[in-house]
Amino acid sequence: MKPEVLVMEASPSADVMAQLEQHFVCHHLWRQPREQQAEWLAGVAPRVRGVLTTGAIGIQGDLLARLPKVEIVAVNGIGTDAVDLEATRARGVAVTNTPGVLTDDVADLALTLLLAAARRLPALDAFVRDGSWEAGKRLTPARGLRGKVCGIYGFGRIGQAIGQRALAFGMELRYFQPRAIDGTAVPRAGSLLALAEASDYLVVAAPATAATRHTVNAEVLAALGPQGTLVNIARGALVDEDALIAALRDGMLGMAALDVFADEPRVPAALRALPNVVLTPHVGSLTVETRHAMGQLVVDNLRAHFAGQPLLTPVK
Ligand code: 8YV
Repeated sequence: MKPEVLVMEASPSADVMAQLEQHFVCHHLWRQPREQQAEWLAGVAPRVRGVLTTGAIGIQGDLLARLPKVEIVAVNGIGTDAVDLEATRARGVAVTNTPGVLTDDVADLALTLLLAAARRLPALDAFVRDGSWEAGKRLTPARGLRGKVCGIYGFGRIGQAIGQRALAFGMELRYFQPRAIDGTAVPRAGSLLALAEASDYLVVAAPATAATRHTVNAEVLAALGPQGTLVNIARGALVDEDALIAALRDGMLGMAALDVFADEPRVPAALRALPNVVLTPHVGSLTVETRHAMGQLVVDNLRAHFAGQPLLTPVK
């Protein structure tokens, strides 16, 4: 008998979806119309032994409590902040994620956002489309990147990959995270505030935890300053979004380029209305190659678990 798995969201990789069907009896929540999901779930929940979820969806304690036979939660993403880890630990439910395979694409998106903000890409695109160029309107020059300081908040795998890319653009690097990284030539700031003070661009690449929640606050944003830019590819929870909107509106902060938000997919109208923001819908890992590699790791973890073998990428 194949193990029964609750699939919260589809992978864009047809190959991954085929492997899931091959090895498991899949119950696809994402195929159910939203208003019918609760009733549908009640029917399958007693048999579910594995859950496949995403970094953004995770799994909360109330759903876990409705799955009496669940043994493993496989997250198709690196962030586990949306998983109720206390509940999984208490019940001895294994959790896996997908570190490593998404590093490059997420770092690429961070630089895409940084460059788009630096060169004001959305405004330039609009300038061509709306006929301003043809009408002879004038543009003010942007500021170049060379010699500017890129401060990286969270200097793990993704943060370091962002640093490599920023170096290639001639930027200077600094980082902050509580634990110093051994063997790096990049200077560590004494605090997040000190990092913001020293930075022209502050890139958020730290995990969302109780300790990092809203650490990018009004004071940090003011320290980044009117010429400064905030880039966030990590989680919206790290930033005080109300303070960010106020700082951008009042000119205390120059720009923000954001892939993640406090309450996705809802983005406050006040943020969407600002001219000095670049916004993308949480797509750091959304490439054909990376989503396939992430999905493959999910399948491999689920198969290892049900075969009684060690997990490839367990979350401790
Ligand atoms: C996606 C992510 O949200 O890896 C993460 O933590 O946030 C992203 O890759 C998602 O998990 C894709 O399924």
